[in-house]
Amino acid sequence: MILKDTMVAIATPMGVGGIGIIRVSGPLSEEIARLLFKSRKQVDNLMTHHLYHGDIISPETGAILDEVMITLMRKPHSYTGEDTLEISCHGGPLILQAVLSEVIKAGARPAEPGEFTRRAFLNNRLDLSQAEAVADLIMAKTERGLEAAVSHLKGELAKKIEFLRTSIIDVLAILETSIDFSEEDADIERNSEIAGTIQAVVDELHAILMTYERGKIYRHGLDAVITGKPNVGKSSLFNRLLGEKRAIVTPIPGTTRDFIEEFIVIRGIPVRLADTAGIRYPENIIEQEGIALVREKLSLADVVIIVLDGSDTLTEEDIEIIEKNRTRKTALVINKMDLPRVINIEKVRQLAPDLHPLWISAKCGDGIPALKEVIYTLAMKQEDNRQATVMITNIRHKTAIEKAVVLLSQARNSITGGLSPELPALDVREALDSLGEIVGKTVNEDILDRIFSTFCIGK
Ligand SMILES: Nc1nc2c(ncn2[C@@H]2O[C@H](COP(=O)(O)OP(=O)(O)OP(=O)(O)O)[C@@H](O)[C@H]2O)c(=O)[nH]1
Ligand SMILES: [Mg+2]
Repeated sequence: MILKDTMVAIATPMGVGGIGIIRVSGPLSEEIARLLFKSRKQVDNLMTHHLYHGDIISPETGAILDEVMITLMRKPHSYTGEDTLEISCHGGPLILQAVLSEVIKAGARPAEPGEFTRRAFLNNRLDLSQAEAVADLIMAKTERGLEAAVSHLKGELAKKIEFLRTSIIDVLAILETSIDFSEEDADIERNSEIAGTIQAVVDELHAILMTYERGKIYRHGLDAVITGKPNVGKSSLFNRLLGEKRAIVTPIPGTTRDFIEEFIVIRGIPVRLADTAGIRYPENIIEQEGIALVREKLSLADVVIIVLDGSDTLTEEDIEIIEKNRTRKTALVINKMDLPRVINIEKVRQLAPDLHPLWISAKCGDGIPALKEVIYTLAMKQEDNRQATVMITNIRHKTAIEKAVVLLSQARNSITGGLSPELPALDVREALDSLGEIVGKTVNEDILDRIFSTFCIGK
């Protein structure tokens, strides 16, 4: 499918840079190059995938707008699969705007966000999971996030999904041919064989789903919230983990009024760490508001770090904080280990038998590396031992796989329950479509709009 019009965009970020690139795609690409580009040497025919040095000229005035390098890439060997022109200008916003408007005057229209990649998809240069990987690649914040995106871009997710779809298509073929036969012909052995095939696909899909949590963490990072009653050393711990004095620390309980957030990286995972107001019965409206904010932060946290003061007695406030977070992924920290021990550690153990309290000193730095390890382990918990070959990080992929798992499980139950093949055939067909959405085999315009609108212009 070759789309008719020609589009253009500035493909490099706005602002001043060494070079700035203007990207043109569509049937007018070559004509635009002929009209605006003047080489120093005589060039009769622009060769594809060759770099030419020259000037961009305004055809009306003959004025030189910039000295540039251009490359023409003839279809289908270009990113979009269409004729494409790239103009490398000097990277100043005014220069780029001037060249851009000449290209528009010459017949191109401004591209929408992600439109180059959208055309690459429509022209079968990329499947949808690869197109999405392009956006992920650009946005990746960690090395592991980048690795996952590169693997998708190389088509590994698509390959895996296609492989599973082929198994399902085989099942569907058997089911559909058996619809034509009467009940008596139902073959028990054949039924258990296709139920087995479906189960194997469901297992693989499950394993891929399990990678989502981990994938999400690599892509978006995780939220960790430090909580505890006032004065236990939450802000001191926050500063310690951050490696700088970011939060105010004083001996006065109630120093932190709302919350402060900063990013830290633990073993390649971006962690959004929040220091919060100490939780106690609020003394005034400011504190009341602060504590309400803490509760909200806590409800959204992936990991909760509860801080107790080892140099003080355990209080009702400590007990309540531990109990309220019983179901969460929690790191229990006992601070101020440099001071004489007062806390009743037995009582702490009784309260939280499944948490191993970690002794630290925010003041001196003891126990901080161990705490980072605990945060990492908590983040990675809940993982399954089953190994998946690809990792998913995208909610759209997750939803499509989940839907397929439900439908396939339903189909398997119908088959083993001896129901007539029409029913499971319908479910299997729908599951096939759902998986097809991942690679873009069965996808509607709305989904495409949603995906590509998150791209930047020029990509
Ligand atoms: N000796 C010792 N003192 C500490 C340690 N950590 C914090 N402190 C002291 O405890 C006091 C309170 O520390 P903060 O970090 O402000 O405590 P907080 O939990 O943020 O307090 P609020 O913001 O009021 O809830 C300060 O005087 C710190 O210097 C520690 O490991 N050892
Ligand atoms: Mg504080």
